[in-house]
Amino acid sequence: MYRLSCIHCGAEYAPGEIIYTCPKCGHLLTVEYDLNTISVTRDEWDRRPLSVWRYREILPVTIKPVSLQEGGTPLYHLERIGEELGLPHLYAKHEGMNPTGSFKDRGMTVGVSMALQLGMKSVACASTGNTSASLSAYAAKGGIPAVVLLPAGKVALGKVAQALMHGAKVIAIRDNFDRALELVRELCIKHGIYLLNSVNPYRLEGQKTIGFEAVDQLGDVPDRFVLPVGNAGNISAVYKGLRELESLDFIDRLPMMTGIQAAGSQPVVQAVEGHLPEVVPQANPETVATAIRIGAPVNAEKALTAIRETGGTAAAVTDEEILSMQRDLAQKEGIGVEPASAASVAGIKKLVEEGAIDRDERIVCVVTGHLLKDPETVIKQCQPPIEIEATEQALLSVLHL
Ligand code: AN7
Repeated sequence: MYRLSCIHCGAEYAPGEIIYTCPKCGHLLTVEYDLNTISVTRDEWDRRPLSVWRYREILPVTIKPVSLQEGGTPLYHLERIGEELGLPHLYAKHEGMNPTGSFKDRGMTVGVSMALQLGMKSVACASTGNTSASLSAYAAKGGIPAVVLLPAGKVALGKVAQALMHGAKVIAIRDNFDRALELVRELCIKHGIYLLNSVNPYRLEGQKTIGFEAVDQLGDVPDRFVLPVGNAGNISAVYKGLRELESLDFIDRLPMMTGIQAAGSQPVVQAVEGHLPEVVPQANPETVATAIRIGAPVNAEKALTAIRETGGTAAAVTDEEILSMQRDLAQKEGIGVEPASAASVAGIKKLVEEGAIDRDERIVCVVTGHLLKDPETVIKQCQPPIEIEATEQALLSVLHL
């Protein structure tokens, strides 16, 4: 049993209402379960495969889910980078290993399933890229049409390729993501299309399973959970999920939720550092990490709670720091991620170098999307292949043998 409730005024709504914010006060909604009626045990969960659906008792879907086998992503121990930073317990949860190459698949398996459960006939989102790739694939699997709005010229190549190939109606607007989200919200509300941006509280339910899996894989609660922040949905979702595990007495403490943004796009960091009551939107966000090029994070209110109630923090990293960590992850750990994802580990590097965190902490960084999402940014950083005549002599000469 669950209902929608407003995080601000506490008003409650039936789970079948097609609303994205509180009709009374306009603030964000959340999915609230009667946790005392849930009788699942951790042993029962442990017997199921590691995946979003291991945790189905605290997910809102009651129909057979629209699934592409999402979740169950690897948790890697970052041995070399950890050693360099003096962090012996540094881990990366590689969400790029999901079906469409990002954590959005956890949200979309639940979100598109809910679209069908609620009887909706089409789905839509605005996106910096990954949300559109994921929605397009899950809409295809669910057999429901999808519309995606992208900021023209600012979406990484792999993500556009995915949205196009999976058959969504792909529309590029001549403005940024924040404007695309405003437009699609109005479109959905006026035309009865199901909105699957992270303002949709059901989508975030899927994403909370990142935290569940990390706890199960570590066998314990990490001291710190680090996420790149754009619209601030993911950090809010992980926090909400872990609070539920705490209410179920499956864990006895919460990790310090830590959000990392790009220096050119850091409204959440400014609110945390400035002790502001709310996030002030930034008009012209800019960063090489186009996934998190977002100036008006829609889930800011939830994210500030997550960070503040856990004694967490937020930090900004430059594009140079992001790209440098993308290379380190690739070359020292064998982990290929897109720039936004490298921001989480780059942020930890910065925080530890500033002396802001304890070196004994167990830290889980979420690396959110795969290297192949943004091949252009990769190619720009690397030397081109060495082209030679097809002879043994030419080969040996370039190898200096
Ligand atoms: C790789 O696809 O917003 O803070 O439209 O693609 O939950 O927004 C992507 C966000 C981090 C930030 N890492 O997550 C979109 C979109 C990657 C991302 C984020 C995104 P939120």
